[in-house]
Amino acid sequence: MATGDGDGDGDGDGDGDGDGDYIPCSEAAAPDTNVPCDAEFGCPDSPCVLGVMSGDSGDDVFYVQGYDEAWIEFRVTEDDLSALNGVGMSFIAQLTSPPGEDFNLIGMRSVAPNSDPCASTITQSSQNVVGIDQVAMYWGESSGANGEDDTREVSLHVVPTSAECNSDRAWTLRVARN
Ligand SMILES: [Ca+2]
Ligand SMILES: [Ca+2]
Ligand SMILES: [Ca+2]
Repeated sequence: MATGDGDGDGDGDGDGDGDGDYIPCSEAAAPDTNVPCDAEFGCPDSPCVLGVMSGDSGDDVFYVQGYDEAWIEFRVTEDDLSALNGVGMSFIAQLTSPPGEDFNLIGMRSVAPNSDPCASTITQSSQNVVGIDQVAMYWGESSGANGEDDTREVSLHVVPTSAECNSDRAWTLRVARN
C-alpha cells in the first residue's frame, strides 16, 4: 500500500517517495526557545493525526518529531482478508528522547474499529529514564482467520517529565509494524 496522497502511506511526509521525513508534532516556536512542557493527562481535542498504516502486511512507517507534549493518533488496518489463513496485527512505537531529557510513551488501542482509543483500557506505557521508550502491541489472528475486522485506532501520548521543553531539542518517534 503506497498511495502517496498523504493518507499515511508511511514515509512521513505523504509524498510517497519512501524517504524518512518527519511529521512535525509541536506547535511552532522560535528556535532555541523554552516552551511549557507540563504533561496533562486526558485526550485533547486536536491530536496529531498521522493517517493509516497496515497492521498485517506491507512496511508502512511513520516518523514524527516534536519538542513538547504530544498526542498522536493513527489507524491500523487489517488488510490480509484471507478467510482461511490468519495473520496477526501489530505495531511498534519507539520514542527517542533528546540528550539530557526524558520523555515517556503511553499507547492506547481501541476495542473495535472506529471506536475511541482514549476510552479504551487497552494501554501500555514505557518510562525508561535513558534510551528508547517503546510500546509494542499485538492482537487479532493467530494461525487461522477469525472472521472479524481487526482494524483498530491507536492513540500515543508523548509525556514530558520536565516543566520546560526547548524547541531545539526534539524527541523522535518511529511507528511501524512489528
Ligand atoms: Ca486477516
Ligand atoms: Ca523515557
Ligand atoms: Ca480478522
